[in-house]
Amino acid sequence: MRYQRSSTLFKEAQQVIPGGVNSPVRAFKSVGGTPIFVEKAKGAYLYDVDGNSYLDYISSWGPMILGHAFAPVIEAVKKRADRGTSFGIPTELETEIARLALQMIPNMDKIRFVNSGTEACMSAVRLARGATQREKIIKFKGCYHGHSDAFLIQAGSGAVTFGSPSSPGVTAGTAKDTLLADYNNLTEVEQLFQEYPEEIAAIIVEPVAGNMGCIPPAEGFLEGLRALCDQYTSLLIFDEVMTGFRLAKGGAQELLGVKADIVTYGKVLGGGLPVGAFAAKKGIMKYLAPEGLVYQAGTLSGNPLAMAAGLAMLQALDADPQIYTRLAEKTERLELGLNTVLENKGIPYQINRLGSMISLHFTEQPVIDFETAAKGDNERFNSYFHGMLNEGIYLPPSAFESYFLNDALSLEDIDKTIHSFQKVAQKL
Ligand code: KE4
Repeated sequence: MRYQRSSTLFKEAQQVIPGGVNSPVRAFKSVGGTPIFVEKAKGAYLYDVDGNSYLDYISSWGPMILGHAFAPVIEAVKKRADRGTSFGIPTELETEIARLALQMIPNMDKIRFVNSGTEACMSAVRLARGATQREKIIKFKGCYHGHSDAFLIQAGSGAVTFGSPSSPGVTAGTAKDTLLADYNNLTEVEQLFQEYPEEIAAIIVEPVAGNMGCIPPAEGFLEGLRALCDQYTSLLIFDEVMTGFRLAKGGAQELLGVKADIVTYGKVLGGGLPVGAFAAKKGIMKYLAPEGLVYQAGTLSGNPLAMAAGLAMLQALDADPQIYTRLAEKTERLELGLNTVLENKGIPYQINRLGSMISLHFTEQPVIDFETAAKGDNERFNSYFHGMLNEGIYLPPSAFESYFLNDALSLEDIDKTIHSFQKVAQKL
């Protein structure tokens, strides 16, 4: 693989954009080396500016579930663009996609569109606080809900149950209202409720964690969170920015059979254009402006181009529910192949998978939370990442990310990936 043009472009980008990227994970900081710059993408393939091609296993971090440049989405955007790109005035299109989304996801009455997953999660927490008149939230170490201050909180010192800022610029005042627990640890959540029985507005959780690698919920974990929220009249927020419309038509709520009070969406919902959303029952949404007093707004919320892309994406998924079976089968084939290569290599590893979310961890222990995910051998992961990149396989440039398969990947593509991995694994 040649990367000359990409490295030139990266140098130029760094002159005018912080770190040369518009989102940190793209800069390859944790895996080393310089990022590729994409020229174009089609189906399962990315093409970089040096003429290299790659099988894509991040699918733009989730949105491209049907593959890149999916024709119905492209057509819908092209057609809509001629009618104007933004009005700041309602369009029928917004009602159309809202109706379809609410048909596909269970248990929700209304949905508000925003422009990113961060905005969706930030707004969901404000809505929960407004609806319950409570201030604290519980989140889980290693779960990511976007870069809103309330979420950039790391575990405080052992004794302290609330967190401390994990980023400069986040205030101690903000941090005191975010309580932390370990993912899959119901006991810690129960202790937090016992400590703050009437102060917790909501729990926000990734029903399948995708920001520590992929970590499925332990048996009874989500059901336990549901029960605790009912017991203490707090709200359960499922952050389905990754899992929504990916794990099933109805996302994790459908697949795992646990009902949340507020659910956030992003990624797939926008078909690759900037869309986030949050949904809830009428009894909660009535608190949201302009009906209620909880303020939330956005110039480009419900943007016609983004809505056109999202509607075309949802229509395709709604018309072909077999996609979820196909995606799960392809991901299982990948899992089996990775296992076959590694099982006799004497290299400690774990593979976590649920549906079309999967991750490979070079560690002895099962990866069930942030602490066990952090024990992975990063050196080994980095040579795995770069080895596969050189083979034309684009994986997430961090051990703390889930892979996102797309339906454009063929069984031959999966087998080609395993064949490449056989070569790379010789040098791990
Ligand atoms: P955005 O603001 O990036 O659209 O969504 C934030 C978000 C919220 N909730 C979950 C569960 C998420 O995974 C994300 C964003 N995911 C990352 C990938 N780990 C986006 C990639 C990036 O930050 O560039």
